[in-house]
Amino acid sequence: MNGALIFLSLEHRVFIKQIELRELRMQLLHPFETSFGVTQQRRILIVKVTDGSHAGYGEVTAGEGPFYSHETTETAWHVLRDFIIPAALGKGIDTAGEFASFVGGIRGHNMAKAGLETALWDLEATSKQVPLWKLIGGTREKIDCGVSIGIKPTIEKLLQTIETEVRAGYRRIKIKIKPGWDVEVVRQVRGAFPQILLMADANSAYTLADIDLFRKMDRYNIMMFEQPLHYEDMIDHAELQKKIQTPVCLDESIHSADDARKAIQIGACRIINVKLGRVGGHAGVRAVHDVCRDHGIPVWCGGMLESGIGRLHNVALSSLENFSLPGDVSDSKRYWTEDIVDPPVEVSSQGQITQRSQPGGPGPYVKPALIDQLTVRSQVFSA
Ligand code: OSB
Ligand code: MG
Repeated sequence: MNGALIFLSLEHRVFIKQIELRELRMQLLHPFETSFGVTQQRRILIVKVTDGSHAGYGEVTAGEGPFYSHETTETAWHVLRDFIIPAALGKGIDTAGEFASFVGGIRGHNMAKAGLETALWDLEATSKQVPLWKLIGGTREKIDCGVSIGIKPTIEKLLQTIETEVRAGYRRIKIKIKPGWDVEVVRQVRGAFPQILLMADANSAYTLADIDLFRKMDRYNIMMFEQPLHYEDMIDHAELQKKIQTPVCLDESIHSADDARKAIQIGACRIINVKLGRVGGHAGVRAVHDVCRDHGIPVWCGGMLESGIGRLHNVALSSLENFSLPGDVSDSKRYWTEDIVDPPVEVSSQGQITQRSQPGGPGPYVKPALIDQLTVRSQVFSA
């Protein structure tokens, strides 16, 4: 390496000087119901990392209880405080891609890891003066948006909500299903909206014993069934996929590029939902994305009812080329009266979000005063 290159890389070296954890309490505008429960009050964990001159922000996407995944706000706080932060604090890195090597000995807890990993990418983008989506290799300047609609008290209410979202411009409608809220719901939704791109997410509510039910729903031109079976399974999903026409999409079962490779190899799915937290951060997203692309499997970006910080990370990662299907990345105003980023995430009447051309990721947009107001606990770690 010549002198000029050494100088350049030293100039952008990020020193992990200080990390701050904050738990925010944020009230969703509407309760969100899935097969595993109802969420209204969010406990959001924000990670801020500074190198002395710039700051980066990440969000831990764990839920309040261990229902979608084993991780919770509380387990993430514990694992970050006692293991992840001590492993990273005081280190110097040339790229956030090096973070994985610090936490390689910590098994699981991908959402906790992603909180800090994504903050480091944000910091790197700001300090290198490039937009985050370009730093991670994205090319899509406009991303296609869908919505995830929870289980409603009545089918009538669900049809009204779909009407509203279709009118707002969303390009794909995802409904949640569970035993007792499935075939008839899908039949009526398809009857009322013959043309929409429609998919159904079961969040692991079924077993292979329910195969007839999936055969019935096969008639309604559903884009995919998302995670119909057990949250750790691939084998039964492969069996199901053989017996139905509708593509199976995995969400809960995929935590790494290796999981994706195995799922594809045994025919457990034809589509994969990629979530930043579930795969441990932007490097994990990239790896899953690449395996899927190499096997001709499309991916889309899943959502976890994020605040604006996690939401802007989702917008950025959706710029990777193989994110070719509309994701669950939607407008801040569907979730919050006031988001913690300014401007909030906005979806056009064409159902798209345009990437921001300014340097950095979410960092430059966070609202410190509002974050202070919403904070219920915080802790600072210094090198
Ligand atoms: O399975 O995709 C899921 C929310 C929480 C946990 C799991 C899921 C979801 C969603 C909501 O579907 C997506 C969003 O609007 O953020
Ligand atoms: Mg899902």
